[in-house]
Amino acid sequence: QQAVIGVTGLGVMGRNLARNFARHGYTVAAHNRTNTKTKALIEEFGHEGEFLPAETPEAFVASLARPRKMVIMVQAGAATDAVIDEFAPLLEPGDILIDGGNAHFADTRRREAALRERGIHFVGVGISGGEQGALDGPSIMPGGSPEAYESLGPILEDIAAKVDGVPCCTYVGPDGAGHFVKMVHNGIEYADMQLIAEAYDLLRKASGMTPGEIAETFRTWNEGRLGSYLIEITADVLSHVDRATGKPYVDVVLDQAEQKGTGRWTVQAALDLGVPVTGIAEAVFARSLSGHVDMRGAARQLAGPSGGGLDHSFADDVEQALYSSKVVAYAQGFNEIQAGSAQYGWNIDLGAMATIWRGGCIIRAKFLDRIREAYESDPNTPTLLTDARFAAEVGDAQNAWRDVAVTATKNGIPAPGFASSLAYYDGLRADRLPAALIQAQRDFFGAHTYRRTDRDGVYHTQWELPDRPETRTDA
Ligand code: NBP
Repeated sequence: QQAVIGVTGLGVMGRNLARNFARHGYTVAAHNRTNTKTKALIEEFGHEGEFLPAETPEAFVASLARPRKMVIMVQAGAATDAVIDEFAPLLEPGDILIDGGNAHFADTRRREAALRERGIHFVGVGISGGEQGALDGPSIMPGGSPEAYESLGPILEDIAAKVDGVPCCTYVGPDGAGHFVKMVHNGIEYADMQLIAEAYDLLRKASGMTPGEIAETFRTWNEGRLGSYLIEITADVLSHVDRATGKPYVDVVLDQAEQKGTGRWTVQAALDLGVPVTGIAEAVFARSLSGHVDMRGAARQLAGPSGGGLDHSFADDVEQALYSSKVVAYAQGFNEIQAGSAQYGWNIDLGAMATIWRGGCIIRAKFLDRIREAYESDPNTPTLLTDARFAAEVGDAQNAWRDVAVTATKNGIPAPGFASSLAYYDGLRADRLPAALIQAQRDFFGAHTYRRTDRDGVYHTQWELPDRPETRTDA
């Protein structure tokens, strides 16, 4: 008997992914560097399906039906390269090597190109949904050759989450496209979490609501347009009471947010592509600020306003600010995917990305159906903010959004996500931007030239001369 698919790396994610394949009726080859993990998988979960445990890479590869399909589920970076180096020599042209880890898309591009030369299909797959998602059905973002997807795709679609019967998995595009989309997914997740955290902070500090009351508010919001996994778990977290102290759980957790790096990658890639992802960047920086314990300690003495005093009806305004800022964060994230796709020739279907994020992943939300519809009605929409429905909703919410940003500022409550999203919205809709002045400054000190609103051409003003003559430099 041979295995339809194999998994090497049976850590938290790998073992649940292997079980997911097996539960769907696929015979799964299972391997791990340390054999005890393979044994443990078979002992604990062997009854869930057909597993072919292998102690060595050679035995593992030999147990796979051709063309071989094997998933690597180890730490991203050097570990992934080591495992590829170990297994690639054992594979043959036509075989499919799948990296399910959180690889940087540039690494995936490099690995895909190198393996393509040897006739091996390298498929970089973004997998979201954490440990439970891997077992019950994650959101899967595969990149690689279309030929590889032809035989691999149906298996991945089978084990993916389903929403309205539609799998949360589709072919994303060549080489690094899948890992790029997964990266932006994580960046959006950072922004979404930051915005929810700001909403909580404002309700707590400006309206004096208790965590329990805020949990109730979030539960109500979860019934509406904000309905999502993240809002749901936030309500759960906020209603949890610490057993040891009897305090709200949120009050006993150290307020220093950690990060593994995919948010930072999203911002770095956006900087390279020239896409303003201010919501994601603020979220990454807010986590970073929280961790600067020394600076925070020293700064505690700085002057600030005395705040508070708003009643609970403020929550309606916060809902509108949260929704609008969330539209901005997603619009920016989708713009980054659009730009990456153009830069690397991936031809990514943006509506399809919204579709596969509707289930399985951390940012799953009702809202993603709206995004899918927006791209269906206009695949080339320059920004989701100008989609008729989003424009109308945000237009209705903008006064409340402004009030919330003002309240945050006046009360000295940091709301970088809300405020910067609003600035982005206003920046986009402005008739004239002070970028004109910046161009003039650049021309003044560096002769960087500028263009005019009333004529074609590139110009420079000789600022050092008394009459400041202007010359056309491109004629
Ligand atoms: P774990 O830390 O649970 O497991 C890591 C696995 O990598 C183990 O099987 C380990 O083998 C293996 N490994 C390492 Br580390 N170095 C190796 C090497 N040089 N050669 C062979 N095997 C090696 O990780 P995980 O949480 O399952 O994450 C796996 C991947 O999935 C990562 O890229 C992660 O970013 C990604 N991911 C994780 C989540 C999540 O929620 N945890 C979600 C989405 C994606 P050993 O047993 O012999 O040490």
